[in-house]
Amino acid sequence: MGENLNLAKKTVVVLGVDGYLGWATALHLSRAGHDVVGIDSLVRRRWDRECGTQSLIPIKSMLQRVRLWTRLTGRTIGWRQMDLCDARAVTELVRDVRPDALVHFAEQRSAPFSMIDLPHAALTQVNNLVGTLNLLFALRDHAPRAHLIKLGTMGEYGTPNIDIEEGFITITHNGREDRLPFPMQPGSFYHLSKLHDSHNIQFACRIWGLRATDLHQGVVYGNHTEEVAMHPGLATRFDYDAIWGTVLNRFCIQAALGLPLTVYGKGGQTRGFLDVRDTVACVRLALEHPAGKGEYRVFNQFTEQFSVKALAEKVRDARAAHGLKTSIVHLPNPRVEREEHYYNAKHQKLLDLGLRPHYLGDTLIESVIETVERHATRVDPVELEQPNVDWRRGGTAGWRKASETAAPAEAQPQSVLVLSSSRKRGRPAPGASARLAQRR
Ligand code: NAD
Ligand code: USQ
Repeated sequence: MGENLNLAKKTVVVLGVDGYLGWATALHLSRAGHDVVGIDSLVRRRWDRECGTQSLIPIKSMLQRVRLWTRLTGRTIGWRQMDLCDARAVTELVRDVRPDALVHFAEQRSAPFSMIDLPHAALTQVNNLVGTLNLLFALRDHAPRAHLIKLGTMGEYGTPNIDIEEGFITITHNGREDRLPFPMQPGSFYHLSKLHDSHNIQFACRIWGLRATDLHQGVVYGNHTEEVAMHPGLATRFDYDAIWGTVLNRFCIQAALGLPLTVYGKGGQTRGFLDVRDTVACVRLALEHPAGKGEYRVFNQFTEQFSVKALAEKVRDARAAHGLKTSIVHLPNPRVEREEHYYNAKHQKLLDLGLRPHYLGDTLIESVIETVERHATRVDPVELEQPNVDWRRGGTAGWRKASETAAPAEAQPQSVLVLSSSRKRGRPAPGASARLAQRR
């Protein structure tokens, strides 16, 4: 396994720093005393405009955020706008910064986006694979000792009918035994891109002696870390729509608005989940316990597993405790995935390094719902009701519906009702009309 614990200050490049997890991680590592340089092409803001989607919580520009961070803490996060698919820029970055480690979040990360049509599948795989390849070659040539911490995904494994190990499995076949990569069955062109990355990284470690940690992360929920919570101007993005929103974040927002929770199919689909506070803690643990020379290691990064149906029931029960009724609907599943299956994924390695998980409880659900209430006027309820990408047929007519009409980040407010424990059921949020109620 990796080298001894190394708590010395490190120079770390965070790739994808403008995103949901990249920004929260950059702040966390900076506060922990590491020197952070953040890079991002801002392409995600462009994809939002294409899809007519936006972060529920308004996010400031990168420049505003890094300046505010310095003003509040006296610490500096270097910021460069750069496309990881630009090989020359990546080489210059690695040569100039000579990082001890790189945390790579900078990919197209939506499964539905990758399933819209051929151009979106190709864009996803080219963006993700070429960006990672550029990094690997730059590391080989200019920083071979640097530790690459790559965000992979639990979805690389799929849902096999056996226990899921952390990256590797020992197989005995015809009397011979070997430790081999765990068999993978990803469920979208996006998830496949992560698997292809994993193969490329593992190969580079083997032939060039690079060192890498592949964090096979589950679905993340929540929107607050200690650092993000320091000031509203430090907010990180929070997606809820059918293309970018992940399931628990969507359920919390649906519950806040009194909309049914949209379980796809039977709801027995089971996944690993974690709080965003644990994402940043896991990355820090990987950083401070680096992989050894030539080592490619996999950590399964999640803290609990739930079926989608069980999650919906958890949200419903948390609301019921405040006297609020929440319904659950089972929509025809737009994805091709097992809806009832065995699932038992190991996730011991990060616990062994000292992770202390934040488990999902009613308090967290309520706190996400309170955040929704504060930004309710930005919600487009249509985004919450129907999935707009189907695995068999691709994007429906509606997937880019708002792109002609909207949506720079500060788009026109949408009017919605908020059902909260602090407000009486059915009473509109301040400034909101009953438009949603009329629509339904
Ligand atoms: P995000 O879309 O919020 O952020 C990704 C950022 O990367 C964006 O700011 C985007 O502009 C940037 N980016 C994309 N391609 C780039 C390129 N070629 N060059 C430079 N910048 C580029 O996504 P996120 O939710 O923060 O996810 C970050 C990473 O974590 C992704 O790799 C994703 O696969 C992985 N992950 C996310 C989750 C989750 O639940 N959010 C779960 C498991 C794994
Ligand atoms: N689902 C519903 N209702 C919804 C939305 C989703 O039932 O309204 C279901 C989906 O069918 C799926 C499950 O919830 O079975 C998870 O879907 P998701 O959209 O929350 O997550 P997914 O598409 O798998 O992707 C997200 C991130 C991705 C990351 C992945 C981790 O967008 O970047 O890699 O979670 S994992 O799922 O472990 O692969």
